[in-house]
Amino acid sequence: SGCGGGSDDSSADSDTLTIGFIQTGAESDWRKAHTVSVKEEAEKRGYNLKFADGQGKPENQIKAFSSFVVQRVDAIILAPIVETGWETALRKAKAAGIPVLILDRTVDVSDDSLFATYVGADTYQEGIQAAEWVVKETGGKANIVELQGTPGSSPAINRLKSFKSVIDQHPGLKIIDSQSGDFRRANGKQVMEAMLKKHGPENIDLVYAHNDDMALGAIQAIEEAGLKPAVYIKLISIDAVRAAFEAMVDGKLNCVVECNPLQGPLAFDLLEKILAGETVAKDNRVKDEVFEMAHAAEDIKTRAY
Ligand code: GYE
Repeated sequence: SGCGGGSDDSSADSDTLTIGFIQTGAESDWRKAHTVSVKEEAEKRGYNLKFADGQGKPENQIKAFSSFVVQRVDAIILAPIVETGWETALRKAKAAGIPVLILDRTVDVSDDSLFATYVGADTYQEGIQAAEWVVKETGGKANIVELQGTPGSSPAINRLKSFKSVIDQHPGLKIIDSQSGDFRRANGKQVMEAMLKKHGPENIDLVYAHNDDMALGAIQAIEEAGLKPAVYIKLISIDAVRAAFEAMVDGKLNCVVECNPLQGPLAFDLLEKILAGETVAKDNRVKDEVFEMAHAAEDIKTRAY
């Protein structure tokens, strides 16, 4: 008798919130673990997660973002490939009252009120940790080649700047070359092959790779040149994924700086507060450690990704 057509039965469905998640792509092992972390957490908490894969193209991400706004999702989680170009899209979400959580990589916008919060690793600090290991390991004397991440992405920008800031304080340390390998294994291998030809292996003491996948590619290039990775040419990279630990156990990679991809739980903790109208901190960082080859066989046993 006009009491709302069984609203009790449908309450579970109408309570289910829809979250749009825009990912960068699947460029690395780190990224795959990151996607799983967000998807698993959404499922655990009973959200309807719509997944948009950017496939490495910023324009795909912008399109997916606009479409989530048109669909009026309850919130958007955005892992932006590049830092710039987000003002217009974020303004649309704000005008529609859709909160945006920026995940993993940062955006470069003039107005911080365009997004609700940011969750990610301190990629600037990771470059410092890598450089400090280089100083310690080489005694302050080495020719370094750098494999950069995706141009315009916040981790590539930060890991380059911060690493250089420490290296520049040591006159014996020189970054003799620095090229992008797009955070991908195949590109890391190609760039390393080119660098070995260009400079000669005898003039390269150490490789600094912005992620593990590129270091793993570089290791292949060094081996195919008939040289011993980690012995003839030292290598350090960032992420600390399982394959990198395996390379350390095999004696082919000297050191990794962690970048924790398991960001789903913290992201959803914050998102729930935001959706409940609470104020949250604007900048939320996960903590990272440094792992060396000598302890890799022990450390690998407790790795979660
Ligand atoms: O280091 C790399 C991934 O944005 C911090 O992206 C992330 C980086 C990570 O593809 O492996």
